[in-house]
Amino acid sequence: TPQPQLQRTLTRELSQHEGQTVKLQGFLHARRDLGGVQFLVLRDVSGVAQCVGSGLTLPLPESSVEVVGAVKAHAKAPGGFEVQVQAFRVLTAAVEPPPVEIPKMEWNVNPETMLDYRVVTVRGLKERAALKVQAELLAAFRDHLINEGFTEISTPKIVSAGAEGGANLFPIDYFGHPAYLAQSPQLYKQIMVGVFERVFEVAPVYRAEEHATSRHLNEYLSLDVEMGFIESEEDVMDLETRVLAAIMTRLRERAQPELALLGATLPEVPAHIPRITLMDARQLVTEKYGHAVGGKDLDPEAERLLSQHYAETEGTDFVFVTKYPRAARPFYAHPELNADGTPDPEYTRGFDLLFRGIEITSGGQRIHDHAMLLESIAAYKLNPASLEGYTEVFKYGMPPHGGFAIGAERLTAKLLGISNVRYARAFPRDRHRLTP
Ligand code: AMO
Repeated sequence: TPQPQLQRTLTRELSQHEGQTVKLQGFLHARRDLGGVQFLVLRDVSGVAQCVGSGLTLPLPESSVEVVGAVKAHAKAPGGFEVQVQAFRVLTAAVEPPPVEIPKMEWNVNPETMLDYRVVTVRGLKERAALKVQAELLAAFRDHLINEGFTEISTPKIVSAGAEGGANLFPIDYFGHPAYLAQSPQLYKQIMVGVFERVFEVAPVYRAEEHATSRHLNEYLSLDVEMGFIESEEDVMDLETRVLAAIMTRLRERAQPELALLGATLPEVPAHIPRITLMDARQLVTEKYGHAVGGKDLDPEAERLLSQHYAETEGTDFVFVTKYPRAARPFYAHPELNADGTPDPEYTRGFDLLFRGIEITSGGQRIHDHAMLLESIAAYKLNPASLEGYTEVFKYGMPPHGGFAIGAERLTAKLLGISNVRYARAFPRDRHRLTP
């Protein structure tokens, strides 16, 4: 019999209701029928509860159900309490058994299959815990920035030119005109510094990465920040340090059950994250670990080794790699300045942040001088006409500014010990996956 007068209790709250009759609503996570007695595990947004009844006809797993029953202490039940069912109601019966057994899938279902059936596998306790932690992380990011006077912005994801260099753009047909999916809100967030001085955006961006790796998605959530009236990129690195500390504080306060379920250990964010220049970093990795670094940046192995070095010598999971050469940075990166204030032709004020062996952020100071920007666009052999909508604003007093972007899935994955960024997104888009 339905009992509408009874307010819904969450499974997490059972301990406050010992001896009382409660109403639970959720999904039939697991069920066992021992003839006369039925055990069911009800999963709601807050966790799971074991319920026991008799004479019940249990529907298929994942049906949504309602249980009314008495709360009894029970040492072996999850959370230490069990509900003795007095009334059981199926709200929506599953019409088929789920393609995988949700409670058991982590240890017996192949990860690709789990992604194929993501619409239901994402209900799994660990899967949703990762997304819940990410949601708390986003809330902390927003809260902290708002407290520091930042304004949230929203910029176009359909754009006429790339911001980060040409190679990995997704072209689209915009009513017969060529257009692209935005690789980054970079150019727009800079323009908006002219409006609000301090801005941030939380939005997906698109990268036509050809290779399937554990750190690349074709659509990822970019946590973008841009701040005006700075002295140098040092101000930006300090800001990011405070943002990260605020994220860890909120996760400690609000995501304990999820962190425990995933066996995750949060890092300490030092008041001052160590810095090393890119050139020194390359040399260190070569001399200390015998790893010859290819390319102009750090390769993934060099990132891993550099993180290992800082973990061993300074006991920290974070390191800023600074003063990137121009050749490894986009046209908008501000050049390093010589002692006499003239621009250094070779190095920039761009940095990356490594966390537990992987780059989670790029950032830096940007060019704010109109003439310098036009020179840089020419030096990078870009078409100035395609960037006019951006360069125009630099005619009108853009202050010295800089910012950074955190890849939300990389940060989430590294915080939680998840091996592939795909599991830090509800519905990942990778080289071979457009559904679900
Ligand atoms: P960048 O291109 O380095 O910089 O990207 C910033 C951060 O985004 C994450 N990231 C990715 N995550 C998942 N899949 C991908 N394919 C992927 N590509 C990048 C990484 C990376 O550190 N406009 C600059 C930021 C700035 O200077 O403000 C930019 O987009 O964590």
